[in-house]
Amino acid sequence: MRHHLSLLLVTGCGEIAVDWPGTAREDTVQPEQSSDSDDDGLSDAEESELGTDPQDADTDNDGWEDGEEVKLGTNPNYAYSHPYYGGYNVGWCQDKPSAAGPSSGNRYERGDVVENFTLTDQHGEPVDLYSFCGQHMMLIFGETGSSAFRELAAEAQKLQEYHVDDGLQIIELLIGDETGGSISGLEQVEWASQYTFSAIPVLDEDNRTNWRNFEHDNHTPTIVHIDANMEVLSIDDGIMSPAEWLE
Ligand SMILES: [Ca+2]
Ligand SMILES: [Ca+2]
Ligand SMILES: [Ca+2]
Repeated sequence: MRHHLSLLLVTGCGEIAVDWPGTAREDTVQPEQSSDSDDDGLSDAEESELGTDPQDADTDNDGWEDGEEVKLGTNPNYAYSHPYYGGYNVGWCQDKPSAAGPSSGNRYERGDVVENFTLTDQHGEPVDLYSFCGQHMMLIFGETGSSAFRELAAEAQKLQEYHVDDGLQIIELLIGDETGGSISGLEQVEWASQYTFSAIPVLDEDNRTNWRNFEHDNHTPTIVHIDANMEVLSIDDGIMSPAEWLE
């Protein structure tokens, strides 16, 4: 139990009231309610209710302390849920989804539960697809030289803002530049800036591994909708009407 020394300065008369440890006032506090064994900002009692480890400051080992996560609204028990520099609409899942698929060779089909992948965003931070478990995700893969991909990018921010409270998270994945070559970090940052993306991760998909898993007609842009349980709702079939996924 931590002891507090509190000083109360009373103006005008120069009196100083001092509470030393062990005084009657201190003794009224129940030690089991106030003790924070791992010093993560949550009392042992709070941790017991949340299911976090009172002896481990970062229960899910994602680099964010349990108390910080609770304060910032992310799940301290699910490693993929943590705040991002980009301020993304991170979802809430209790457990890691059980991936099922790709069911068609190396290609996902509707109804498959996708595997996690980790790619770097425009801020240089690694972003996990599973961070958005609990949200509706719209993945847009494309080459920066494609006019159709550019048109979609110009619409994406408005759509994201309009449906942010509906739990939408749009994710842009750059699979190549004007000539099909790889995307440099600078181009990635410029793309995000050109379309004034805020809270939309622009991911570097240079090796095209994930794109191939989601690609059906061999044309970009490739749009994939994934529901809150990480299940593919539509694949390479354009933008779903929000009415369809808001149910
Ligand atoms: Ca604690
Ligand atoms: Ca803890
Ligand atoms: Ca954590």
